Amino acid sequence: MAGKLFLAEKRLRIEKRALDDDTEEMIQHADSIGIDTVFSRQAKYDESTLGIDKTRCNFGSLGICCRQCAMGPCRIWNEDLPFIYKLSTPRLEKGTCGASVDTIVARNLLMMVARGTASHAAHARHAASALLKTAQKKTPYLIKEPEKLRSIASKLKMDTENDIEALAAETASIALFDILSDENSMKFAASYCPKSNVNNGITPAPVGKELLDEGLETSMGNMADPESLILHAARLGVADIMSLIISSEFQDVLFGIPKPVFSKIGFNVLDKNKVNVIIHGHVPLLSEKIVEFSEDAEMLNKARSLGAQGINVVGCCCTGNEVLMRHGVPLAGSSLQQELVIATGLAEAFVVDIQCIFPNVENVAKKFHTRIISTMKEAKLTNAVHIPFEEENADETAKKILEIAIENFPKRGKNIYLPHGAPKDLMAGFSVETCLGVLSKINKEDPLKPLIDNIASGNIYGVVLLAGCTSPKVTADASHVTIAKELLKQNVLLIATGCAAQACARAGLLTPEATEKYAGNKLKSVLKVLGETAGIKKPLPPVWHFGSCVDNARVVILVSALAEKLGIQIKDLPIAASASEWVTEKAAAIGIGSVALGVTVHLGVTPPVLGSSVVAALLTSKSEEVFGGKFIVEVEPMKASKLLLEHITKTRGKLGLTI
Ligand code: BF8
Ligand code: SF4
Repeated sequence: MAGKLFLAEKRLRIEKRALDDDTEEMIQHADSIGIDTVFSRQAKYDESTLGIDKTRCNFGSLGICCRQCAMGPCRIWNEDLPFIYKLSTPRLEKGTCGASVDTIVARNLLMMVARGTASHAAHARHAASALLKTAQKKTPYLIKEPEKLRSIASKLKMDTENDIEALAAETASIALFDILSDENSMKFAASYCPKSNVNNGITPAPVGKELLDEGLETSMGNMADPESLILHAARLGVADIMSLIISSEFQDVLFGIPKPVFSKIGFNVLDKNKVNVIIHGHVPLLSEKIVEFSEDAEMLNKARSLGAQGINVVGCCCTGNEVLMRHGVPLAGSSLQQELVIATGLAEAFVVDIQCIFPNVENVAKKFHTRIISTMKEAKLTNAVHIPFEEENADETAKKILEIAIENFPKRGKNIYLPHGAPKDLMAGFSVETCLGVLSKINKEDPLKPLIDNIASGNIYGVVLLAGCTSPKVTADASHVTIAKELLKQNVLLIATGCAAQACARAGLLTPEATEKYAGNKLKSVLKVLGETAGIKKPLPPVWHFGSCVDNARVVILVSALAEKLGIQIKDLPIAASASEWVTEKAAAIGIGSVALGVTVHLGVTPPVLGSSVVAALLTSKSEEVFGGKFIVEVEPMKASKLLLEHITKTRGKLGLTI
């Protein structure tokens, strides 16, 4: 099975590297001036002889290599290896220590999920620490949403009568305990996991403790039982989702709950006449301040005195999503576009915080005047300027960065290039609060009822979350967009986050016009009513941009509320998720956490687990018995859409909804 999936991936990416014409044009431009990018490097990995990848490790792709100790590395024989390997590799069925292929594959997966969880928990720690220090008046931030803070506190069963600073300090402290203490379970999990999901062995201990155990279990000579390893991965996945909830909720408290905004996406959001500052990464603590000070009169005067018409802040990846959601800041691109944005020659400063930062950005920047500025101690680059960010000095850091960018403007070279397409329009800013706000105009007492009624009547056949990354292993964006268009025809409402949301935006799917063009008639009528109710005088877009990857938390909160209201479990809802172009360890953590909460999750890039039929079965079928959720692995987007739809039909049937 794995062999077929690898071939399908390869066929897709060889057909076309990126669905978006502007991205394709920029790849060609970068190639023509000798800049290597994620796309050209991927192409090198595609070189093959006798039908086998010369450069991509087939053992790694199947998850069947182990480097845990110095008796190894060990690699196990597998039926799915290309035939040359099968001829030349002895039929080794165990590592030197005797570890079975099932142990090795499960151990590798747990380590991958753990790294993802560590990333999200580190993000949550930054958000909690910022909230705590803000409560202590040590930062220049404000508590913008005291009501949201009270609602979080009430979920955590705290005394909400306390004054707001005390409440913020206490809530933040609970989160910090959930990340690093020696307690037995996460308080956020007890409060935010649907009650029905709490008692099936997946309620995690604080993240740090789970990660400590993971380090022990996966080291040589410890946990050998694949089922226990996968169960631990599921628990870490839930801890990961709780970390998303901490980040997303606290960021709303500090920076505001997103409301609908209109903006644009594409390389052409860069402005030839202005100082271009690109903000990239995930934690919006600094980027909020960069956006704020880019409008400061003193900064603007400085920019003008050096010949620029203004300061143009644009976003990349999830930091981009954060400032889009709250301020309408336009998006230059997703993770895969980061090198190409610099290759325009128009970036005065490329500012990174943490996660999904390709180390090669500094090599691309060397060809131009672009200053790469790293800001967090966890993600430094070898030659970048490092301006350390702390919550206490947020204002000074933001101003210093903007000054560097402004002073760099006159150094811009002649080697600039923008693709021919215009940026695409998009609507973003969907949050649970915004959705409930619109729905409450239809039913004030019971805002979820109109949504439930429309699902029951089949006007909304189901809801699918398009999440995660875009991948150069297939045609970038194409899987997301194909699946989106197929599901819309069938009246499935789509929510999107992370780079997946940006892929949909590049394809024009985040607009009211896309509803007219792609949504089935029933869904169209619902979106028209909601658009009128929301006061935008047009239908709502058929794909709702819910934010960054940490904002998958919003989706978990929404579906938990739906399940709770109906008195059923998440697994019984006609919903699913698709991470059809997943790339990162973080995506693996969110994926398995969602499965543990009962969601069926599609993966369109083959996960490195298929070397063990035991692990594959645990994730794709046994997990359904234990948690209700499971993974579907299907590279072909048309087939994947069918499988997602079948899952929705099945759940509708079980609920007695036959329409
Ligand atoms: O957290 S979707 S490539 S940018 S990991 Fe990274 Fe994947 Fe993009 Fe945001 Ni999410
Ligand atoms: Fe090989 Fe066992 Fe060492 Fe892994 S832990 S490298 S399987 S000997």
